[in-house]
Amino acid sequence: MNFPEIPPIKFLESVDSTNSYLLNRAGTLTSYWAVATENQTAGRGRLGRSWESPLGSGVAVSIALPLFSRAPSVGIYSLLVGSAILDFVREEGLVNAHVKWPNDVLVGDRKLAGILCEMASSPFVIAGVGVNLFHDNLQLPHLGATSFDQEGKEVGESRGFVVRMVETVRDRWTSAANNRESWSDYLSPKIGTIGQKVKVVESKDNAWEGTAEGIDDEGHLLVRSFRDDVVRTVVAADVLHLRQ
Ligand code: BT5
Repeated sequence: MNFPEIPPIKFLESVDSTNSYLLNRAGTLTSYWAVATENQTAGRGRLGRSWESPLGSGVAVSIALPLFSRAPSVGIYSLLVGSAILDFVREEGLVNAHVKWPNDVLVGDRKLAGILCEMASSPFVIAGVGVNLFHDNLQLPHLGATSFDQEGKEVGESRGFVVRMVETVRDRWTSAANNRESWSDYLSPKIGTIGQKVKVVESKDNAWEGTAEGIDDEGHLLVRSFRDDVVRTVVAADVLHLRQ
């Protein structure tokens, strides 16, 4: 099938990681160049973790997004991609989806999509997005996973889904490039973690609880600790939403 999008989206039968594919071609990228597959064999998550998207379970997509002239931190870029994907999955019918800081799109407390933003050696952020479309326990052995199918939403054939997703990200990216508000004001309404009671897991031996009050202009999460009522800046940690 031929998609007249400019630039075209390259659909691969199979690839180790769509992010690696674009990072390895950093010198030849143009804005909004995108690559997608239904069969990613070595998908990467944050902090050396993996993202599983075997054939039949969903799509893996990476997009080369141009850096802004008023360049924010990679944390802000990552939240911008998360909020664009949130808009997209809501448009596709999952109106209850929300963003869990820093990079998950959840429905309830189950993960529908994961995002990994990496800086290329050329002036692009490589935005990698994995979205679960169909899912049974053999394909995605994660208790915490969900998919469009599991949430009762039809998305049609996956290439069309990818085209709509890339178009939404491109649209939101050009709007964000012209933002003159603080990044915190711009993004906070999109982040479901804000206002939640959370557990912050900094390491195996260091976890604490508090209320997420906002983000700063670097995209770090601001959490008021239950223990001493002090607001701490969370730079890199896993954050779990506690049941209210
Ligand atoms: C992420 O990392 O969620 C970022 C995932 C980014 C994947 C995309 S796919 C296209 C592009 N190419 C790549 O190579 N990567 C990007 P993190 O927050 O670290 O979460 C990883 C954790 O999510 C794993 O340790 C599992 O517990 C869980 N997980 C893995 N696969 C999952 C899936 N399909 N659905 C739900 N949870 C999953």
